[in-house]
Amino acid sequence: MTDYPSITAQLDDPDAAREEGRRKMDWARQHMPILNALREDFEADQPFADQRIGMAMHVEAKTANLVELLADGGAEVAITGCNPLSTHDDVSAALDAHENITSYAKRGVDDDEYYAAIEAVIDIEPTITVDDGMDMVAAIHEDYPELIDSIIGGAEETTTGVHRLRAMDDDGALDYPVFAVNDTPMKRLFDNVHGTGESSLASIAMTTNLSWAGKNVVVAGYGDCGRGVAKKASGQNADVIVTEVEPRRALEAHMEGYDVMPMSEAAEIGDVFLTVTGNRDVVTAEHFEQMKDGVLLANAGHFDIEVDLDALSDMAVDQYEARDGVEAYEMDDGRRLNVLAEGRLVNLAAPIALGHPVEVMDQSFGIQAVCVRELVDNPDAYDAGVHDVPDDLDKEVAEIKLEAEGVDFDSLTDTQEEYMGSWQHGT
Ligand code: RBV
Repeated sequence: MTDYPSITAQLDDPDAAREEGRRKMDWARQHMPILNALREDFEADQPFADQRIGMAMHVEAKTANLVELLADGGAEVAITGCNPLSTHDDVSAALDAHENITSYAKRGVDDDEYYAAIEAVIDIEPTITVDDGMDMVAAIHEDYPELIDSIIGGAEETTTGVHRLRAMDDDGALDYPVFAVNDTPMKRLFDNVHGTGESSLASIAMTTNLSWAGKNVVVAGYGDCGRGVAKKASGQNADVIVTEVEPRRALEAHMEGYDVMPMSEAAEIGDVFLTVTGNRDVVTAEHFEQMKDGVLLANAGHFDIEVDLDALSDMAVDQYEARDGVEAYEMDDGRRLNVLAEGRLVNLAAPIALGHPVEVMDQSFGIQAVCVRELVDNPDAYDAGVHDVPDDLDKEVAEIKLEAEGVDFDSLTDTQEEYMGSWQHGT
């Protein structure tokens, strides 16, 4: 047993926090038709009775609606954050007030507190895990392997988490099944592209009060997130430069009309640098040397490893908070390089950050919810390892959303169905 306190015990005025957190949740919920549709079923059927769900996610209003949905579907839930800066304490307090939920998430925790809170979640001996970044799966495998036998499975939210899980699976080290929620069309084509694109740019603009128009914006990484960031920055009249290591993605960015070049060349041109590679050391000392005075450095990848802040700190002759959420590093020649949100994912970790827009998180969390339901419905169907989300679950969520949007769509006739399944018809 750990004695790490839940959020309620850590706040001076938990009642006021709870009320504000609930208000934020109510607002989000009005715009989450998928979770609302699932709620009707889950409340009636109680599919998660007898389940204990351990979660590590960005604890804010939209996530809270997923957590509450699972709890109202019968589960006992314990949750903590998946990033030291992304928690909204008021929302965490609102969750903690629910009789089936304990929330340990708190904004601004240090490394020790972060991992102590994960251990506190693991203390409920989860039968199901829901992660964003895989820190919970890692902690269970490393420190509590005896719990694995009673875990039915898990679900992983983000690209980095799925990447880590696949590496773990390749090593033969992943001992229970985990759904790659990130990889579904309903998640990555919306959350990664539009969600990251919109929320990163909005957070940077709000944090700095600076314009995109006429800026040289360097987007490092042209995956789904990079594609979204580049498109939205371009839509705000910025000149976009893309850096890539994968030849086909570099070519795709080039054909999309962006300038593609190595970071070593982009460094002296960029006004804003936004990293979305999922890899480390993308912007380093050699690049800092060349940058213009006043540049903005931000990251929207899951971990704070893309901009080499240790090197930047070593090079700086002075370092100070230039604005809330902006740390200026002054070089010996007087240039100031401004790091946003401590290099942590800017769309969630900046002081004013709200995370992705509600609508896309409704989709992502709709997939999470049906994955948890699938694990309970078919507990023996999945071996240890990473699993694609079954396509019919992804389609189910898309159909709920289309219906909520009032969008009707076609279906195949019998003849078309047969034609699509045949190979005999040629010219
Ligand atoms: N993300 N969550 C939010 N709750 O506001 N915003 C973004 C939120 C997720 C998103 O799905 C992405 O895959 C992950 O955060 C990166 O940690």
